[in-house]
Amino acid sequence: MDTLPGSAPRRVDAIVVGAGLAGLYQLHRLRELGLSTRVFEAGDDIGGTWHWNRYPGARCDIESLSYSYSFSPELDQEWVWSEKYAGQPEILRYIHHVADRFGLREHITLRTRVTRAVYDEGDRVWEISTDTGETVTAPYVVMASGCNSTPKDPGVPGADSFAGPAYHTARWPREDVDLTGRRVAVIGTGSSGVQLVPVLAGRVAELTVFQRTPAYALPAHNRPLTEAEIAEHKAGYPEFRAAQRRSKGGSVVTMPTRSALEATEEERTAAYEAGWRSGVLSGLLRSFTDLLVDRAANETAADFVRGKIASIVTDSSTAEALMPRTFPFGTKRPCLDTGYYAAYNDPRVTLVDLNRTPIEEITPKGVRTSDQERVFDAIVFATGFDALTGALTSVEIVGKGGATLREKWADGPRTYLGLVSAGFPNLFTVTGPLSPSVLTNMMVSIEQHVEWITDCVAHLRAGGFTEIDATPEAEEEWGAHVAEMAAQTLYPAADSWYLGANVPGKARVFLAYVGGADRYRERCDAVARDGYEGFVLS
Ligand code: N01
Repeated sequence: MDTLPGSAPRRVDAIVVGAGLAGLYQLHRLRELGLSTRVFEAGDDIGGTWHWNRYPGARCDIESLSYSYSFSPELDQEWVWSEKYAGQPEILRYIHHVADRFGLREHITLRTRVTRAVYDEGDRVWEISTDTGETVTAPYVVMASGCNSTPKDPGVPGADSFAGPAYHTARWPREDVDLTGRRVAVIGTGSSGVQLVPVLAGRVAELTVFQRTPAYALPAHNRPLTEAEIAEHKAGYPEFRAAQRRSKGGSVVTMPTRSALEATEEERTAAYEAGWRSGVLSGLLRSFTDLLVDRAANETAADFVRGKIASIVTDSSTAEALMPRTFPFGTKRPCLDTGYYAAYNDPRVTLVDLNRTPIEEITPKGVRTSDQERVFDAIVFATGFDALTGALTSVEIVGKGGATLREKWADGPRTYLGLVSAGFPNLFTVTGPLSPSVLTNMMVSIEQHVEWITDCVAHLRAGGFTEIDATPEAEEEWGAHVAEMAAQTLYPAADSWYLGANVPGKARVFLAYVGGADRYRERCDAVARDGYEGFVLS
């Protein structure tokens, strides 16, 4: 390790970008392997998603007992979750606990954004530059920079002209934002907007929600966990964790066995009612086998949700505007809500349907749609992210022959297994594009990737290899397989962030592997077992 006097090391064995759930676990595993490792984190503290997304109502939509690290049985036993779905503050406390418990903090440099990474083909090391002026080199780099971590430009003219405070859900300030008695606009109705709206509705004087595409939102039925439940779960944790690892989506669930179209209408309704009551994100989707592959089958579930909206929202034109009709149920990530639709029964809450009256501009006073200007004290953008590729292409990553990742991915990301991109040796991504990532419980996918990467680095070091790179053929074959699997589903029918469709000019490529985390894990394991098939080790 090459250390300047009084400073952090400028040459280490590995660099990790990002100190969220992925980066922290990667750091832990590389340290266990004996590698000197530095983590760079742009934020002023650790936590990644759970550090940045501290908007009112932010909460995980995967159950707490599943959405937690599995690598330490002791950690499983000592940490006690308070609710079925943990809120952002509790998850952040958990992350801090993990960092302290495993002695991770001293290796993390906060408030430091990695801006550039250049591969030195002669020395076979990466040189990383940061916005604080540091340069550090290491043979291995792991990008643990998140899937939904780069907020997208809302793309609304005049956004900077608003005279009052404006917030993005993913950049919510640390200090208390008191919106009591204020007139507040929320733009966007994805998972963030759907969580935020009912909480804000209870605090502000007037809440106006600007909706471009209505979401399918399912009730979370969140509640405190009982002591008995927690004890039972702790007793069964080893088996539960093993089952998670074998599962298709990273959660332990019962998979359906029959088609929606084979069931009678009564049977379908009963199944959908059970899914709705389950309070689980995938509860409704798992009612039948064909909801994500057959449009007619899907329409039966979509109809059910629309019926629920009609039964909750008392004003019929508001209810109608809230009903999604332009994309199949489940092809955008469904939202898990607590009181979202019911919030529109509050006379202080107004829905503006942007399909009828589009936003023309944001003005110093508020928001002007095609019919009027509305005046606000504050505006909240819940407008989403440049998902999966944004955090990677925003860094200038220069690989072999001076090629940049940004240029290589101009027509969509090209990766082998979502773990590496050919021509960028020894640079790994955790839950990178074309891996199952966002279609699964992220914790399970993060752990699988981190463990695979760690084993790979151990293999390279043990074998005296200094470089691993994917072959272009393996990468092409993987990309074709991912695209072929997605094409067999209804996913491409939605203009979703899964497809990059939410960012103007972004290539329309399905960014995740739909084949299942179980099948994917088997493939990754087989690749390693077969001497890193599809890679060149030198
Ligand atoms: O972002 P989104 P998000 N004018 O992209 C609208 C995870 N997450 O932050 O659909 C007007 O889903 C946009 O409209 P449209 C989760 O994976 C998890 O809500 O593009 N509207 C849409 O309604 C989630 O899926 C949790 O027509 C504009 C909204 O903004 C992912 O993060 C919580 C607009 C963006 O929705 C992203 O969720 C939160 C414009 N110019 C997030 N631009 C949980 O664990 C965009 N929109 C619960």
